[in-house]
Order: sequence, then C-alpha cells, then structure tokens
Amino acid sequence: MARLVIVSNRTAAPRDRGARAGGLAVGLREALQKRGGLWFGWSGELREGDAGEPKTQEAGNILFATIPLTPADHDDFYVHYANGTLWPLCHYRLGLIEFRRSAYEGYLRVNRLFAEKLAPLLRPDDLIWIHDYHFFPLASALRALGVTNRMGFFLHIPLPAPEVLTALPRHRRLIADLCAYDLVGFQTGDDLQSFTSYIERETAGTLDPRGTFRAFGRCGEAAAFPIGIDTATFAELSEQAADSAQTRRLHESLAGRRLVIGVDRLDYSKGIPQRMEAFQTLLEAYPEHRGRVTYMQIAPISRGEVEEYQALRRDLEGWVGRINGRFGEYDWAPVRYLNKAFPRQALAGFFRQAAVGLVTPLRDGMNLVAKEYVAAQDPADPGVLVLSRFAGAARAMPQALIVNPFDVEEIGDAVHLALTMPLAERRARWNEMMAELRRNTIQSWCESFVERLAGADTDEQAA
Ligand code: GDG
Repeated sequence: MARLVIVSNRTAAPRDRGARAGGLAVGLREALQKRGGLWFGWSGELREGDAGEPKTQEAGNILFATIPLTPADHDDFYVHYANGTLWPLCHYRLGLIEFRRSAYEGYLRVNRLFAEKLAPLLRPDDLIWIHDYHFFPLASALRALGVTNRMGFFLHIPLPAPEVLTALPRHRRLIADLCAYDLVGFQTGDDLQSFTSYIERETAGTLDPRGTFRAFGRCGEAAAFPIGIDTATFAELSEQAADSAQTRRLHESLAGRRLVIGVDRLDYSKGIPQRMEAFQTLLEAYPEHRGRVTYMQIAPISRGEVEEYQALRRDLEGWVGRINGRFGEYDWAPVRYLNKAFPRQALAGFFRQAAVGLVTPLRDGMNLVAKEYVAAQDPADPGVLVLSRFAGAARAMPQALIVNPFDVEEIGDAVHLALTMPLAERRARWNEMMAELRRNTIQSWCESFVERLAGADTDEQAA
C-alpha cells in the first residue's frame, strides 16, 4: 500500500492524541497510521535566515516534519495573502479583501519553499494530500521540481461562485494551480458547482458529470467530500462529561435557566455580532425568556494579528456590554462571553447542557461545531440546533432549524421555537441528524478521499 503524505499549515503535535486533539487531527492521524506516512507543515516558529533541514519527529509509523518561516514570509504568506486575501474572498466578503502584489509573491515564495523542503522526503509512490487555501499552488511548485506523484487537494473553506472569485487579481493562476492536482475535493456540491462554473465560463476547459476536468492543459478529478466528525467518540465524551466537575459547575451556575450555546473561533465569517443582535431580539420580542435563558458564547481569539479580527473583537465587546447593561439583573447576566478555549471534553459537556446550539456563520465550508453539538446531545432529551443555511453542514442536517444568518429576527424566532419545541419533535429531528453523523464520519471522509486519490475506483468508473 502506498504511503500517505499530508501537508497542512500546522501539523498535529506528535504526542497529542485522543481527547485532547481536535477531530480533524484525529482523523488524519488515523489515516496516516493505516498506511504509514509523513505529515509536513510549518513548525510555528518564526526565524530569520534559511529554514534549513526540516525538523523531524517519529511517532509510531508516522514521521512529522516541520520547517520554520521567516517573519517576513509569515507576514506575506499567512497574515496578508492567506488570511487577508483568500479567506475573505472565499467567504464572500469582497469589501474586506486586501490585495498586495508583495503578499502574493510571498505566498508563492512560501509554497516554493514548502515544495523544496518536502521534495527530498518523498518516495516515488507516495500519495500526497494537501490541505486548504494556504497551499493552492503547492502541486504546481512540486511538479516544477519534477515530482510526478499523485496529488490531492482538499479545500476546507468555500469556493465562491465565479462572480466573486473573479474579483481576485490573478484568479486564473489560482484555478490553474488547482488544476495541477489529480484530485480536488470540496466540502459541498455548491463549492464543486463554483469550480465547474469557473471552468466552463472562464476557461476553454471542460468538466464532465463524473467530475473529470480538462483545463489548463491538465486532466484531473473534482468531487465533494463533506467532512464529518468522530461521532462515536464525541458522543461518548459528552456522556462521560455529563457529570464531570466542570459540567456540574456550569449547571449550578445556571440556577435552573436554559442555556443557549455558541462556540466559534473569533472570526468574522462566523456571524457572531448578528447572533448577539438576534439574542437581543429574542429578549425584546419574547419577554418570557428574560431571566430564564442564558446565552454563552465561547470565542477563543484567532488571528489576532489581522486588523479585521481586532475590529470584530471590539464590536463584540460592545454588543455584550449593551445587552447585559440593558437586560441584566443583579442575579442574571444574559450573555456570557469567553475569549478562551476549553478542553474538548469540557466543550462536549457544555454542548450537552445546552437546550439550543446556535451556529449561524455568514459562510462556512462545513462547520464542525454544528455536528459536535448534535453528537453531544442526550438521546432521551436532545437540544435543538439552529443552523445557518450558509454553513456546509446545513446540507447534511436539514432537520436543524435552518435560518438566514443575516436575518436577526428570524434567528430570534428560531431560538424561541427551539426553546419551546416539544420533546417528541426534538427527538425526531435529532435521530435523523445523528443517523447522518454516524454514516458520514471523519474516518469515512479520510478513507473516501484517500481511496479516490489512490485511483481505487477508476475501474468502477470505467465500467
Ligand atoms: C475550517 C472551516 C470546516 C472551537 N473552540 C474550541 C474548540 N473548537 C473546535 C471546534 C471544532 C473546531 O474547533 C472548529 O471547526 P469549525 O468547522 O467549526 O470551523 P473552522 O475552524 O473555521 O474550520 C470549516 C473545518 O475547517 C473543517 O473542514 O468545517 O468550515 O472554516 O472542532 O470544536 N476546541 C476546543 N476548545 C475550544 O474552545 N478544544
């Protein structure tokens, strides 16, 4: 069996396993263990001068190899191009895009650096699986060095429709780079449709119904691979957490009030200010919930060096202050706002406590929190998921209360509906969502991508 090579901006920590690691890291690690493999990425270090040889560390049959970046490369590649240009573009936020040629040059430079440092570690039959928007050009950079291995790419965030994508200076190069892969994976059929439309409208290429594309002088396959979670483990974790000290403390602190929960990296794509406003609308329109419901928003700081994220943080602090000032009582703060991360097991326990999971991104590739919230529920008395129609997860879980995240009144109404939904309906909706989460897990996602990359279903297709 061919070895698997995974490239992502950050690798998992070699010794971080099980409950402490995130779901994606666990899934990728299992895929590497199965075939033996290499996980390559940025070490997290900033250092002047040549990156030198990759630092390697072995854990069982997996080799972790990482390289440092210079502060200037990190600034151009990560802060400005990946997160200042591609992230807002792919989340349909054209107004937030910054484009600087120097940053773009830096992005290409770091991709070339990754290719140079990775190439010597490769074996001829390795399957190479590259992750996310930091590395659109990595296959091209590797091919320029003579690497001929099969290479796959998975985009964790949305691919916007051509009307939006073409706002990016040099968009043709981005898509040409995508076409250098043998397999391109997207989260949903909508993202795949954006790719298809781009190929049809902007190039002389073609894409057939089976997903085979011919464009920019290359041929490959494109398909949707909706990412899942480690459903069984997360459900178990939440059951164990049900009577942990932390869950009990949370329960006691609520003093009989219902809990509405949101958990997101502090990111403008997640629609957190709109969610705050929606909660305010709920308290205005349905006064019966005043003093009886607490909204807890966990929002660990993310990309704090990017200006837009600093502005978002100030905005949210304003929202929390206004809502608590206006509706709060001496014994009740309507909103609890926490800029810190919690261990996975604690989160699982918090999700299980919450009557409502509020997941309202303005755009999201998938959104794993929505899936984790569902997996964490008590089957006998499950909570209700309120979910944005613009999260990839809405495709897999139409039984959630689906909302338009820009319509704060609609979200407020949905939270009211969730808080008053009869048990039988909650169970019926939850059972269907849970069945889907058990079918499509992080493990099955990894397997289907790697098998397709290995060409395992080529014969079947030819038949
Ligand atoms: C990108 C795409 C796509 C959050 N706070 C804490 C914590 N988390 C964990 C969640 C979840 C993960 O982080 C976040 O995943 P999401 O999918 O919700 O969002 P992104 O970070 O934007 O991820 C997204 C994903 O890639 C995978 O393809 O779904 O669309 O944007 O697992 O639980 N974990 C812990 N403490 C926290 O406080 N331990």
